[in-house]
Amino acid sequence: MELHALDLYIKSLIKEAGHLIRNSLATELVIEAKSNANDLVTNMDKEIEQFFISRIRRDFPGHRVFGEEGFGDVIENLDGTVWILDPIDGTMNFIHQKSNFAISLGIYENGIGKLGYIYDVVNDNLYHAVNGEGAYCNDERLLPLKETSLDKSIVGINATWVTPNRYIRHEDSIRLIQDVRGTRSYGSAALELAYLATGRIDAYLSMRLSPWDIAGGMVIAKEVGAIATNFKDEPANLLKQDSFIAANPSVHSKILTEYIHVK
Ligand code: 2AM
Ligand code: CA
Ligand code: CA
Ligand code: CA
Repeated sequence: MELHALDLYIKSLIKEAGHLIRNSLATELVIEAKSNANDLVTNMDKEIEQFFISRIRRDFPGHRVFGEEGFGDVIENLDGTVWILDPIDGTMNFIHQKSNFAISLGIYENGIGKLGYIYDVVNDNLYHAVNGEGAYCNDERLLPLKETSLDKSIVGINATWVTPNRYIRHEDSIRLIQDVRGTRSYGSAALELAYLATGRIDAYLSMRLSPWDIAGGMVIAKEVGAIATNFKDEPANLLKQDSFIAANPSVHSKILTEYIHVK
């Protein structure tokens, strides 16, 4: 299928999935813990991933799917067309707040991000991008990121930055928090990337994210000029869990060189 036809197909598929999620908000969720007591999954995370996969298998039998809940394919490379899907990004928010979560999807062809989607289901805001053709919110084009500086930046980080951790020196975290204008913590990596793309925040950092958290958002963020890497300034990892920073180019390298000294 040609890229623009695929884009239309996916928008309609995502809206359909959003409808299923909205309908579930009035029902009782089945909640389970995964790697630890705060790493949650619900019946809807699984149902939505299965919904996407059944459509992809039916309509695109040659494509592969890399999804968080494991109903897709085992992915060890990005050869061919790969759908990288997080059916619900921000599951804890989905459970506790019934908002601040999103569907995240990136379409990669031989490792190149062609299409990206972040659907803020409750607010009915669909962020999307087509490689080389710009990023959009509800089909309205997002403007390129404006030049800024760290002291005028809002940075998306969460409280693990100031708790003892394996990754970042405590004094570096404190200094970063002191030097920026403000910090925010939305609890959905995908939404933080959408907010980066709209200029509501200027950087988003996480010590550990998976490919499905970032795949859709990376296509969108790139179209407005943001830079996405791991903490070693290598291209963001779309095969394995890794550290992640996406930022306005005015602050990306400054944050990495002056604040992130990974232990
Ligand atoms: P999830 O809700 O799809 O699991 C929360 O700060 C953000 O980090 C969410 O985007 C969440 O995605 C992601 N995340 C990645 N790994 C996680 C983990 N092990 N436990 C909880 N959230 C995780
Ligand atoms: Ca999860
Ligand atoms: Ca996620
Ligand atoms: Ca998820």
